[in-house]
Amino acid sequence: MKNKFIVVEGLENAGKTTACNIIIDILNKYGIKREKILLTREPGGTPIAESLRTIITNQKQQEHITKITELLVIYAARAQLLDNVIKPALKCGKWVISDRHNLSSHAYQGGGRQLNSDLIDELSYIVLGDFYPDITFYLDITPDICLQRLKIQGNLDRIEQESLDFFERTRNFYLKKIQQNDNIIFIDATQSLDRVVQNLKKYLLNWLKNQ
Ligand code: Z5A
Repeated sequence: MKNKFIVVEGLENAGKTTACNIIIDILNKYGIKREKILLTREPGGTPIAESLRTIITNQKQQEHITKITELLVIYAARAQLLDNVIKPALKCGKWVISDRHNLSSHAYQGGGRQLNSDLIDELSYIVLGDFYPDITFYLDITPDICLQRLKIQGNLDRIEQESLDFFERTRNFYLKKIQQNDNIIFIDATQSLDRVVQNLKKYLLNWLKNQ
């Protein structure tokens, strides 16, 4: 089977990091060795992209970050990650799992921040061209649950401090995009972690069998 690019998406604390690790376990059991799998995240995943990430997440910035700056920084980080890490890894036969990718920008900057979707489409095209994930798992939680889990976690980053409306708009954008794309698998992540893991396994194994 040819190596693939798999993405996990969702609101904060939807369980994305947990899901990425479960996907790696499932791939291992499917016979794909750990050294053949690269786990990365966005924004981040390269030294420069990780520095750009701190601009996006740091709550103690010296000045207000405009919506456009946020968008451009995220795409600059994505360009670094794509050309220096993701594409080379796929080229040498590795499976790549990413904790967030381009869909996050449509949801957060398009939905949450209400930036013009043509602008985001244009930047997506400049940075990614026709490069898409082979499959995306979207872990759906309601903004209420997102904020509840964020409160338990405590130390909130800059975007995590946004309002319930912001997360409603972000989630609605995710849900809209999912309806338009068969390669995005919806997983109800409001259920117990055990149920989420079971569903993820079921969908992933089914997809792998058909590759
Ligand atoms: N951002 C953006 O705006 N535009 C973009 O294009 C991109 C990103 C790419 C960093 O993202 C920020 O970047 C993010 C969006 C913005 N803004 N914020 N805020 P990130 O992905 O690195 O950070 P995050 O979204 O805050 O995710 P996270 O903290 O890493 O959470 P997670 O990976 O989704 O969840 P987790 O670590 O697996 O689990 C979190 C906790 O929830 C943990 O205690 C679990 O035990 C618990 N959990 C998980 N699932 C369950 C269930 N089912 N039940 C109960 N408890 C659960």
